[in-house]
Amino acid sequence: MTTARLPKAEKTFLSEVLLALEETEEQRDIRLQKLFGFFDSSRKGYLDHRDVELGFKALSIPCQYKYVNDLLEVCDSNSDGRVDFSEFCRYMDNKELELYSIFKEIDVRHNGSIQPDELRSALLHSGDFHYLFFKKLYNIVV
Ligand SMILES: [Ca+2]
Repeated sequence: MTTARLPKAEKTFLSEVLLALEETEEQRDIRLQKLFGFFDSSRKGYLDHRDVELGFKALSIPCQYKYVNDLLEVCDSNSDGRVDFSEFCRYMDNKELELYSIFKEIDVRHNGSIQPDELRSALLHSGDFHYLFFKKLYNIVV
């Protein structure tokens, strides 16, 4: 097994994500409220298994029973079987930070965009990269 040659991960802050998305905190709050509302179509104020399953179906994202359960388990930080808006926001904060961290690792020129050569280099540079990349992506999804 070769040693990963990824740049050392730097701490990512939500303010960087907002800057990259050209989004204010207020705009982000509205975006998250809309997304939560999309899943919470019956306006209960929380998400359960059926909400997530129906939401994925509406987005044409195939999902399996286990996948929905895994996602709910990760989001439901107080383990009461429901995902309320604050838990949903915490989950989204973490996932957006993780995604942006991966973006920063690939964007070695730090110019806010990933060029084909940066992506190629990231994919080819290290034997461990594929494993790390897909492991991170998997952890973001689940
Ligand atoms: Ca909960």
